[in-house]
Amino acid sequence: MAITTMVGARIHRREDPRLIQGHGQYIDDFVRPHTAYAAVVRSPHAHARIRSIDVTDARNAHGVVAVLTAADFKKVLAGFMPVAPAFVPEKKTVPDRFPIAESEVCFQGEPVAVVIADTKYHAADAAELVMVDYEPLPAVMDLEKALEPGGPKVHEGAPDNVGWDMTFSPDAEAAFGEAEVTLKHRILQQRLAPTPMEARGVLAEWHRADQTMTVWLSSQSPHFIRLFVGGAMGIPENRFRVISPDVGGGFGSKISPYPEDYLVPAAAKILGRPVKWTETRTENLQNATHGRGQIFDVEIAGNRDGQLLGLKITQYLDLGAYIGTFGAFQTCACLLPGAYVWKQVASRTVGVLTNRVPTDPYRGAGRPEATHLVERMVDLFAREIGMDPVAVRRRNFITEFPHTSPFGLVYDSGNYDGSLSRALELVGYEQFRRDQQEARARGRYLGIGVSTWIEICGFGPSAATAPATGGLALTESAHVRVFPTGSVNVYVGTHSHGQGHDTTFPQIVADELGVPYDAVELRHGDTAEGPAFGYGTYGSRSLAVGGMAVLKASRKVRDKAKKIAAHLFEAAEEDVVFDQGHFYVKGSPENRKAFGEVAFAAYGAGLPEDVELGLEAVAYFDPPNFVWPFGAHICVVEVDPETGGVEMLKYVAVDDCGNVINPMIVEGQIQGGIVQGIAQALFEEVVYTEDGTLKTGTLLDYSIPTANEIPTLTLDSTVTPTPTNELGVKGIGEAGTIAASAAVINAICDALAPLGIEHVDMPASPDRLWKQIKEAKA
Ligand code: MCN
Repeated sequence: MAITTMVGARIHRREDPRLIQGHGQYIDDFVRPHTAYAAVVRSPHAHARIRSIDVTDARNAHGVVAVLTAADFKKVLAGFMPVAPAFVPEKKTVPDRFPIAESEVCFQGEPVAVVIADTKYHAADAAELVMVDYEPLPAVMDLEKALEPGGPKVHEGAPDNVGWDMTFSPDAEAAFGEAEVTLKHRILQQRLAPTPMEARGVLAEWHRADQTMTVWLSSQSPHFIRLFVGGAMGIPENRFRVISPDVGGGFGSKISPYPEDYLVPAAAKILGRPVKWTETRTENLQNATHGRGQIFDVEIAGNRDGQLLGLKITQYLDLGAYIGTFGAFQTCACLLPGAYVWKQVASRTVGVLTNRVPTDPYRGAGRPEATHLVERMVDLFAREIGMDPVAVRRRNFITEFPHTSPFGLVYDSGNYDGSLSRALELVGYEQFRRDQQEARARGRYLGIGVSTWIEICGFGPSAATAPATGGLALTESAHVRVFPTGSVNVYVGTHSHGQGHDTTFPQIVADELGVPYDAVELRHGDTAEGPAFGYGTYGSRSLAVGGMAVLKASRKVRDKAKKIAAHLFEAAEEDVVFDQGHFYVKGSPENRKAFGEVAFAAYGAGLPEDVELGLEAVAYFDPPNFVWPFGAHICVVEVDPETGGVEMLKYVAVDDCGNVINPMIVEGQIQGGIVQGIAQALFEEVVYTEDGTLKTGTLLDYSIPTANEIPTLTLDSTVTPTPTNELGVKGIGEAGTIAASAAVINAICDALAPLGIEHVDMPASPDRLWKQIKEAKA
């Protein structure tokens, strides 16, 4: 057994020096000889009929190579953009989506033509000359009005605006019938724009001679793009190479294929020369999929002694104009029970079409929504029965594991009171409550908010995920390749775009093989390298699933090296000991062979007949369950009743993701996640006008917080390993975002309790709070 040295080490991300010194290679850094540049002509209307498209002027403009419309693309693209069938009823009434509109546009920004020119400036100028004759149609923007029969439709001629309407657990009537207290609330989740630092981009090159395609694009899941786009173009996987190089963040918005991912390779094939398209920031805010955008009607039932009994929700989810490829993963039913024991939990989800850009996963996807609503409802319930919100949580925590939730999912391990107790200690809860009383007496509005979050992640076990994706199980792959002098390359199917895999995965391999950490290199993002298929990075799965594939492949390599060492020692394999990168025969530790020596022998002559030459192995890992991290976040705020301004005084987070490979990277992930949760709670919102025009199309209008708006975060952890995988690890990439909004809003509602304000929706911006405070005082 190797002695652990690198796993658990707090080491800096090895990818950072390169990236912060400007040596990163993002899509816009790539050019191929003779490249032409694409500009996409987009609908200015949320909903319109296309009467005609006149491309004459554009085609004659300086530098223009071609102007392509749907009819041209139909010659090289077959089929429609994919939708994972999870939860989508077979008899869905939503039209399939072709990457470019032909006769009707259904959201502002939908592509209608592509101009290709010798420079991106000529392409952009000529795009303005494409004359599209639109006949505007009414835009459906309001979720409730969209469901009214007889109203306008998102797609002309469609019978309704419903993408799905499903009930997960039919009723909670018994729990509500016996409860002493029931409460009803409406909780909103505003639309958010994922806003990665690097917008999207695609460069495609068609090699006519050997009929192969190479596509560079900014993606979290290059193998999915190869599967979908290669499939639509009729190009087999071994002739379709996708390279997703350095990616400047994705936050979920770069999982699914986009129209340009099809249109640019198709244009390259039509024109027989490389074509490149780089998204502008406004295009990204307008056309990259959004997240959230939901209305929840929630009912909670319980007893006056604090016992929780029932939870009932209806989720109205703004799908946008089409169902996003993974849009159904935003339904939040599976996480509704949170950290608590309930008698019954019932959930209905209605996917509502609107004339907006589609929604799809955004960091947390469904889980921040579930956490926000259950944590808000627990606070509202506590207030109703006059009990401390911490006491209500403790009264109802799940304490025995494995625990089967009302939806039949099995929580692997947990110690919910452990993380809460530590967080309360760090924030000084008792003292705060005393200070709060004094402050209130002096007219100051201080509040504290708790969020005892849990999460389902590590997507996922094949049995659960294959039906949801339409057959593709979300397992993960790794290929460990040891070179003759002992250096190691690891190829994985996950994709790192800020999560630090280049550092953490080699930490695992260094321990398993006992080789120096610096001798191990991670490679990912190129479908021409490594295992046949990779499943990408999302759902905080890379370590718990992909890291396990890396561990398995490393073990295969180590086992083979042991066989070779036994041969070199002329000893029986069971007598050979592997210890910190060295082999020796039991009882003779002084006569050792380093892993590198054995690697060299693996490529030499004279190996036994049953040992194949070489030292490399591929492994796939199919987890037996999801993993269930958890934690407690506590936020302390002061609200200024005159301005509605919120000052965050403290933010404490105690999280538990089981064993940790690199605590520094985990803390970085939690910090970034919390900032996105705070951003939702206080600042960000995608806003459209009533006729469907995006108002937040620049970063001046879509207000992302800077470091100035974020308080110092106090982080700590508990460690409850999962039994689901041998590393004992759970995911952490989304935890902060899942937890934070509830802690912040609970704190604001606590601060404003003396005014009788029960609930505040997000973003809790000064104007929204000021109005609520003014009304409450009146
Ligand atoms: N880790 C660890 N020990 C653990 C858990 C994780 O050392 N017990 C390490 C992992 O080895 C990995 C990192 O923490 O280096 C995150 O691992 P994991 O929780 O497996 O999450 P993923 O790598 O699958 O990342 C996905 C997750 C998601 S879903 C979104 S969205 C997200 C996020 O990660 N988008 C990000 N973090 C992001 N960070 C950046 N900078 N940019 C994004 O776009």
